[in-house]
Amino acid sequence: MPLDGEAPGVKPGVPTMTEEEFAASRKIFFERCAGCHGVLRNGATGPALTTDRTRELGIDHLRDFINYGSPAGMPNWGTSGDLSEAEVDMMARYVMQDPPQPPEWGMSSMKETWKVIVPVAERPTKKMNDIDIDNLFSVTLRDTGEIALIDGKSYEITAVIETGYAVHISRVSASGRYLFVIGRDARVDMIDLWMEKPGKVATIKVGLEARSVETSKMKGWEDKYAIAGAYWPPQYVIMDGETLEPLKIESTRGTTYDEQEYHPEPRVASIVGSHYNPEFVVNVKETGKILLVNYENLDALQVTTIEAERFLHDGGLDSTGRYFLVAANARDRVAVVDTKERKLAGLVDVGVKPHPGRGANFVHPEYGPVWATSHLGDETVALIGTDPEGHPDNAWKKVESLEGPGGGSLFIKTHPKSSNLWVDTPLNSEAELYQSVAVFDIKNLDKGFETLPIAEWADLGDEGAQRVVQGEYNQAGTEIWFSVWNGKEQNSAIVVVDDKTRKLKKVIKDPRLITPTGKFNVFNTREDVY
Ligand code: DHE
Repeated sequence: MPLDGEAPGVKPGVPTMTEEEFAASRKIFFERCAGCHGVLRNGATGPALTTDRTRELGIDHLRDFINYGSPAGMPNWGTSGDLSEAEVDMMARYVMQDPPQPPEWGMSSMKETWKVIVPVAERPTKKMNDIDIDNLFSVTLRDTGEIALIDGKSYEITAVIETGYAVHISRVSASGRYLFVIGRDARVDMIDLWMEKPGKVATIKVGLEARSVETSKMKGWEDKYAIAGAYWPPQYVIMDGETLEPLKIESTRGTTYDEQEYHPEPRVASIVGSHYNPEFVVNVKETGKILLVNYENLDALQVTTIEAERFLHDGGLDSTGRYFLVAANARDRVAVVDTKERKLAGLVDVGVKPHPGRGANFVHPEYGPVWATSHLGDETVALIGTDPEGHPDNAWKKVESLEGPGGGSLFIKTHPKSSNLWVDTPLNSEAELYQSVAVFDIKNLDKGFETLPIAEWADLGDEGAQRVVQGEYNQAGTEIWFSVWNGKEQNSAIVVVDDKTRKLKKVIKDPRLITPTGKFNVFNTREDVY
């Protein structure tokens, strides 16, 4: 059980819970709810669930909401079968209790969990396998806490590696040798792709809850440092890039950029390594601050704090790698940082709850280079001009809004060699939408999109939700892979689509492919190709 805290006392008007129910609810809240509502329930992607609100909403309202969900993105935990009727009732009562405060996680806790599994001296000095590393995919197997390494050509699973709980994303070191994986339990695993059989060489737990990991990408600093950002405690840690030894922990607690009021839980969302300065771009969700953390001298850490917008979440670089565009999702905006000049380049109003993943870069026939995001809260796809030199009038403006298939979109993708723009809708409430993807022709955006029935192509029968999530290209940009994400006890698959013909190329099925979600092609992830 990752969180600590005390069981509640009895309060007038607040339903009671047994110790066992409280402990079970705390675990469910951590696993299912804290990501959107926050450990202290102050809200971010989801609304605040502080007791002043929940006690006013009342038990019946809360029960219904948890059961049926909402079109704004709250999953239907009850009717989907994820939670039983008794669990829904228990969770409704739980959010009416005061939230337990989890413990801190400083250097001593990190050092206790830090382990170098294979010392640097015992690692190979050259690649010892015949794997085409650049075209390898690291696939999140969410509910087994594993990743699968899948060869991009043969579609064979090269290895399945045990990682952190509810594993979230993979990132690749600048050299391409090391793969870093982070779980929701804040465990970071470092995998050496040069070993005869790629495996873990170091591991550490950087907190109790986390989502992001990255490595130093600046010329001259390749593979030198890794960084992980935590949701709880709200902090980031810079680690040695070869051993994961924790070197510098910095708390992100502080004041919001606008009202300048103290926030106890400003979580670290996306992190990207700058190519223009020896810096990490660290996005702090609740305070709306973007930190440029300079790693040249860890004993005299220089941090440039850029005031951007609250509820920063996910984002990616523009095609030149100079500008970082990040969704401030509950503010319906995208903030743009110039990583070269270290300043805010723009704030762009987009649709409702932008959720780009790393977004999609392409050259618009009329507006020049653009970066695109789809949205959780509406059906639109926003295109933002990213070329202040060649197209200054369009830079950091929403130049076009495309009509997409529906809300509930999480990821959008293209590739420099492709003229397709792919939009998923895994959190839409209509099966027709969450089981398919939409694809636009970049050269004919006015034509609208074509819908491809990805889940039907996977041919898994009618069991489970079969949500189609996150497209990822192979290195050559000739095919795109989608996960058909089912329950833990059901069959899932990866569907490979030929980019040119938009026809089914391959369905990857394997009993080990349990709950596949994110996929990270080593070359595209390392080089920020999207
Ligand atoms: Fe993610 C990226 C947080 C739920 C799949 N997710 C991110 C990032 C953050 C984040 C901060 C950016 C990391 C970076 O770039 O450094 N995700 C959260 C949450 O807080 C949230 C909403 C709720 C939670 O409890 O975790 C959440 N995410 C999910 C899922 O349910 C998804 C769909 C399935 C899964 O595997 O958990 C999911 N998130 C992903 C993926 C990426 C991601 C695949 C990376 C996309 C990329 O292209 O880089």
